[in-house]
Amino acid sequence: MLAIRMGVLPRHGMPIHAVLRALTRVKEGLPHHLLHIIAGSMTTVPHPLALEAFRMFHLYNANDLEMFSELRRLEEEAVAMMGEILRCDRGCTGMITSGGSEANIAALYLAREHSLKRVYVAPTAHDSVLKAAKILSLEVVKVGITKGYTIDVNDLEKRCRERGPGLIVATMGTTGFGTIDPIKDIDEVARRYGCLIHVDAAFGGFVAPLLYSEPLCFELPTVISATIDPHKLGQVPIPAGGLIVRSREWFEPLVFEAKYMPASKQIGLLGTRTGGSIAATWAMLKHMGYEGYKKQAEELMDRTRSLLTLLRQYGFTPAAEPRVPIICIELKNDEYVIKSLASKGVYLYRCGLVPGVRIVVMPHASVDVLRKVVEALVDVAKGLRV
Ligand code: 0PR
Repeated sequence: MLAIRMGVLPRHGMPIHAVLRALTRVKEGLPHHLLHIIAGSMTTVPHPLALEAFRMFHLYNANDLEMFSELRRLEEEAVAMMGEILRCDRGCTGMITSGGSEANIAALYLAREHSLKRVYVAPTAHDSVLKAAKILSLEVVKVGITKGYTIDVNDLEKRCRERGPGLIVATMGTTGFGTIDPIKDIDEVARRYGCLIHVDAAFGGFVAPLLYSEPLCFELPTVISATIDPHKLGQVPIPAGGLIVRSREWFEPLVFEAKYMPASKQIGLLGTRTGGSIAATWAMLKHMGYEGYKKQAEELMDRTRSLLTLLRQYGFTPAAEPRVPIICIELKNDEYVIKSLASKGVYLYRCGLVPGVRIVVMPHASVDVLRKVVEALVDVAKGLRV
């Protein structure tokens, strides 16, 4: 007789209703986007169409490139649509990833495989960039930022001159401040010193190129890859990120041999990956179209501007002028503020680089919700002054 010591695994299975009851209890303990005030996270309630598309395709492994080759076709079309948003008019390829971190890791891996073993990173870049550099043993060159929380191009130029060719990570929509790095100026520096640029538009990709006419991404010759996340402002359920790459040749190192697979190859850093993310992303891009996402971006920025006005009326100043719907309000005791707000059912994040709280104006954050955020902030800040 096999002697098995049981811990949390039930010896005999629980009935479905009991399992669901237990899960419901856990779920009820979590803040909900529509019942609470989640105004600091980059997640939002997915569109019902995206959920339906995810459900339809979640069973299929997108990395079986032969049996489910139609999924790769959908993926390539989704990538082409996001490429168009990022101003790549032809030739771009890429893939749907699990999120921005995987896309950034894959982008830095591609650079390394194409002999760029050095990465220029500003402190405003997302943590996943340093994570990627660590995993890939890349040399990290830290780049300074301006008072407006964007890359300091003069400092970048100095560092490129000193260190030589590498991959520069520019952010279109910084995680903590909602700022956009001066990508056009960075492109000029990159050209002068033999560098290429990865644009992290994980958050800002569904906003900035739809609102601003300045060169921001693939229309600049040194931009080689970009991250854009459908599970942030694409209204697609988690997990869905996007890696867009300028050419098939640059993407090639992400095609790995997998002898046991019918196609003898797999793409990306993962193995099995759900077709659900691809279908959900494809569905939303087709449903929203360029104008749909543009309208969403305009509405979110309108709300962001009204929120800024309200915050300023109450004496809160943003750390930087946001260009995508993220606001950082500098506040000294941010840990206390975040905890006090959470006890009132208002969930914000810290800005990260400076002490302060971050508000993200996601589609579910209505004007009414944002007014409540300000009221709660005013209340908590009163306590701070005592
Ligand atoms: N690049 C940028 C500019 C980001 O802001 C993020 C995520 C990433 C890459 C990485 O994306 P994934 O998280 O999809 O891998 N920034 C989010 C944020 O700071 C991450 C997040 C999302 C954290 C939801 C908490 C949360 O509830 O908000």
